[in-house]
Amino acid sequence: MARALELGARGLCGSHPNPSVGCVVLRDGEIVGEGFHARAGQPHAEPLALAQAGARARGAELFVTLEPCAHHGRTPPCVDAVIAAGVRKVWAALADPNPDVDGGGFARLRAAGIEVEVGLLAEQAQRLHRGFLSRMRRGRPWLTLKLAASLDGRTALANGQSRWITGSAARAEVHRRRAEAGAVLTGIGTVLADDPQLTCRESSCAYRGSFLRQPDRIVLDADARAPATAKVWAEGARRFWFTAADGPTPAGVERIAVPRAGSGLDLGAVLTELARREVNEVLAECGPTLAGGLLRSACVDELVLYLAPSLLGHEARPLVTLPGPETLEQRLRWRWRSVERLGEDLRLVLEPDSL
Ligand code: AOF
Ligand code: ZN
Repeated sequence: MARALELGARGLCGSHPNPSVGCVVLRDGEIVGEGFHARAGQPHAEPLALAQAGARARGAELFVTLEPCAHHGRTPPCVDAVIAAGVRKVWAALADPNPDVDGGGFARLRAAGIEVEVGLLAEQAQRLHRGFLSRMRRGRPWLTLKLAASLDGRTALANGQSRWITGSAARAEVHRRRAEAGAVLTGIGTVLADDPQLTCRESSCAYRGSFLRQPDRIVLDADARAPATAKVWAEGARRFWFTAADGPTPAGVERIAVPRAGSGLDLGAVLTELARREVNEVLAECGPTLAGGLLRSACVDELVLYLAPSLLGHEARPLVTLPGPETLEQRLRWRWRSVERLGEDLRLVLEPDSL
């Protein structure tokens, strides 16, 4: 199953909106087939692994990171392939919460006399499939907020100059995270100040021959101030413009009206609309205002903070715009998930303490 998880991770940059499932066929303690789902519309992990195993799949065990599907979607049901191959036992890390599957895959396998065991390395599989699971179970995408700051928690000089506080390793990783998330979200402040492209331009993303799908670009812009010439509107990916105002929409951009909330938009409504458009996971790369809004509205599932070994001084811009709590008990708390050195910088990954 650990190998199946590794294989699944290879599909992360291209399988959305499908989960990046990995699969291994084991015969007499030897791996005879491997597969992962690289791209929606292409074969699922199980038929690929079974095709590689060929006749050796008969009597073998199959390890898969998610319940084999039992429905006709863009591809035929995986359970049919598993049953036809004569597999003896299926180990699945997780059930598939997709209402089209939801236990139906396991039931079909058991009815065909195949032994089924669920739950092996479930925690790791939940991490691998977090976006898909979040959309299916919660009706909203998994949201990672990425921030980069100096040692004193500053993101830009007072004059706005900010490019390259962190080093090249952190920048390359952010590009990979964009592709793995499948969607990048930013605010109008960042569009006007930096005119970012929000594309993945890191070659290691198309790793090991796998497909790279350019991430959707999402702009939150209550007053519809984004110019038609902004680089985020360039072709090459889905583009979503969330706004509460009227006006012309650039070609190829989907404009989505959501209610205002405070000085911005209703962020819960934004996430619901994104899930409706099959967005599994979002990487938020934004300025302090939207970052503060996301944190205040408890939309952030994970915080990734790149910390550079430099000081920008007390006049530089802060990490987030967030009114302080009235008492220490009310402060927003986080738990460390990992703390690692990345090139010249530190990479800190945190999760809300309430989870
Ligand atoms: C599997 N193995 O490798 C994946 C599964 O439209 P389709 O045919 O591609 O089906 C998509 C659904 O299949 C997706 O929503 C999820 O429930 C499941 N994904 N299932 O057996 C796989 N990627
Ligand atoms: Zn399938």
